[in-house]
Amino acid sequence: MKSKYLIVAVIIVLILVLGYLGRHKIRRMISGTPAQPASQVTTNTQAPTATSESTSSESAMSKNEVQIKNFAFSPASITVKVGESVTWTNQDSVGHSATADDNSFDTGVFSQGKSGSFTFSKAGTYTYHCSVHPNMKATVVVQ
Ligand SMILES: [Cu+2]
Repeated sequence: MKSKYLIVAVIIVLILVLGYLGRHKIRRMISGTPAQPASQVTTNTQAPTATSESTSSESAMSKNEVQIKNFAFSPASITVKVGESVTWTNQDSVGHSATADDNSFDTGVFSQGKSGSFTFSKAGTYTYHCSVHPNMKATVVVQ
């Protein structure tokens, strides 16, 4: 009687083990196929990392920031490279602009929290002012 149970038990265990191994193989085969799209997903996640890198290089370019606060440009003099842009951000509750003295550029008046920018394609020293408050003066040096 006991040996019968043993044999039955062994058979059940064998079936379970074989079934498990079989499932495992099937799982491997199944997971083996999505493993390739999964690696594609990883390359896809690498792609946004590359874009975020380009975004960081863009933010590196937008480092040329001038804050307008208390009716003054800060820094009063900023040096950039040819092809780079300068962004002015208004922190005052009144509108300001960044207007070149020789009118080579003009951001127009922008309100609090807003910003204006200009890309400098020619080397030179650009003195500018605020069109609303001509006493606000500053300089952009383009090298
Ligand atoms: Cu102003």
